[in-house]
This record gives sequence, structure tokens and C-alpha cells, in this order.
Amino acid sequence: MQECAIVDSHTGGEPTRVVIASPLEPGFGSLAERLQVFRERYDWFRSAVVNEPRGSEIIVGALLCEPQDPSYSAGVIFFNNVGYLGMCGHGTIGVMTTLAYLGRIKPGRHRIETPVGVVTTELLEDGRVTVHNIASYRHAKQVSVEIEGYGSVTGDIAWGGNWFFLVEDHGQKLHEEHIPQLTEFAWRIREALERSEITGANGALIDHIDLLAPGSHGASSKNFVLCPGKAYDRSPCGTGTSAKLACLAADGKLKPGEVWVQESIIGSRFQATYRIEGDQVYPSITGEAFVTLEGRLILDERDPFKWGIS
Ligand code: PYC
Repeated sequence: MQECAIVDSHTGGEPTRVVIASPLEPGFGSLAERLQVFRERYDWFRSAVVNEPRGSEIIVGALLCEPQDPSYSAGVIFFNNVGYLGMCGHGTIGVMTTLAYLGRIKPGRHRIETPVGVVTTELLEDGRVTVHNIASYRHAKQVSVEIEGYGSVTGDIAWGGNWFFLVEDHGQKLHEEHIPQLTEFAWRIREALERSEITGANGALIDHIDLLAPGSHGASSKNFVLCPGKAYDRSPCGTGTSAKLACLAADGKLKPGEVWVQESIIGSRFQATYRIEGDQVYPSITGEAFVTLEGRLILDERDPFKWGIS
């Protein structure tokens, strides 16, 4: 029988399951190296933690690791129902809230090591969390792709810690009741990008699709983000919002320090700004998470589905 301690939270409706203690030994190298070990040796653990019957396709897992630099508050590897995420905005807010819940951190600045770089975070006195994300950028502007059954769709390709295809002119209604249609449409875009070999930098797979519409009631924009495992993001997506800010900055449509309020398809919100350092855009995302559960996952060797249903 194996066990591992977890804390669940949600950030704007999107769940994060933080693995506090696990039976894994992913080594002591950089987080990118440890991710490689995790992927090669322990993928069964990823599936056991987030997939049914213990989880579902909407859970993002966060494996807490010893940071390389002891002055950092934590190292973290994010994963989901189908694989691994470079960074995760809502997940980082969930990790910070969990560390605060466990009494491991106090309000103030904390650095978190991820496989794609070091992220500075701030736990605010009121419990909200600001994530100062890694540099984000637009890789390509207004790229068109032919979508079966829908015609040509045009979007920007941008990096915010994950790769995004951001579409404004999509002809879809971004309303909660249309989530099944939005999921199907966004998935077709994802498939068409892959088929057409349209990628991020260095041939990277574009595995997040971000449909955007003008916001209302104080929101700058509303989005529908489809994640790699075909689940939609209940939160406004921190890395997606970072990618959007990079596009707005590149188009001169948002000034450094100006606040962008990104609303999700279910109405949850992040406040976002960016700063310029050198010629790089660094987004900051503020949101709030709530702890929903503390417990232990039990992996019983007699259980035929102990590694999850993937
Ligand atoms: O908030 O960056 C994010 C995110 C990525 C996938 C789900 N949420």
C-alpha cells in the first residue's frame, strides 16, 4: 500500500491538487531535469494522482519538490490528465495558497522554481496571490488555419509558460451554455494546427487554444481556454492571460502597468499587468484560491485501477 499527502484547492473554479509528500525520487537537478525523470520513470504516479477514480480530467497536479536554491520557497512540477505543463498560473496561485494554509509561508515575496524558469510570487495580506510570470512573447501574428466544418480561423501564437493559439475572430458565443460547442470548436483548431504543422518556437506543440471576446461589467475580456487534455479552464488561465498580454504589448494596445481584467467562461477573474525589462514582457497575474480538501491518496496494490483510468 502506498500513500501520498495532498491538499486540493481551486483558483477561480479550476482545481489544483498539490502533492505534499510522495514516494517518488525524481533526483536533485534542475526542475527541468527532474521533470524528465518524472516523465520517464513515474508517469504512472501522474495518472494515479489526477485521473479517475481519484481525480478527473480537470485537475491540475502540482508535485512539490525541494528547490535547488534553498532561498526559494518551493520547486514544483505541474501535470494534468495527459501530461506535463511548463508553468501554470492558476496552479501557482493554488500552490501558494496551499503553502500558506500549511503554515509554510507568510505574506510577502516567494520564489518558486518551475521546469521553465523561476517565478516570483507574492502572497498578499488579504490572501490573494500575485504571480510574476516568466517572460512572455508573441511568436507569430495572425496565422490562418483551415478548420474542418468551420472554414479559415486566424489567431496569434504566443508563449506565456505554455503555448497558446489566441483567436478573437471566431464567430462563437462565449457563454457558459455553449461550452460543449466551444470545446468541439477549439479542439478542431488544436487538431488543425497540429495537422498543418503550425507550431510554437522550435517546433513546440501548441496545446492550449484561447478564444477571446470583449469583456463586460469591468472585465477587459472574456475567454474560453481549452487545455491539452480537452478540459476547459474554469479559471481565466494565468499562462493564457500572460500570452494575451504579450500580444497586447506587441500591438501597443496595453501600456506597462495598465490593468487588464481577464474573465473566464464561468465568470471568475484575474487582474493582470506587465512590465518591460530589456525588450522582454513580464506579466503579473493576481487571483485567489481556496483550499477545498486535505487528505491522503491511497494506492492499494489490489486495486486494478490504482494507476488511474487514462
Ligand atoms: O492558469 O496557466 C494556467 C493554466 C494552464 C492550464 C490550466 N490553467
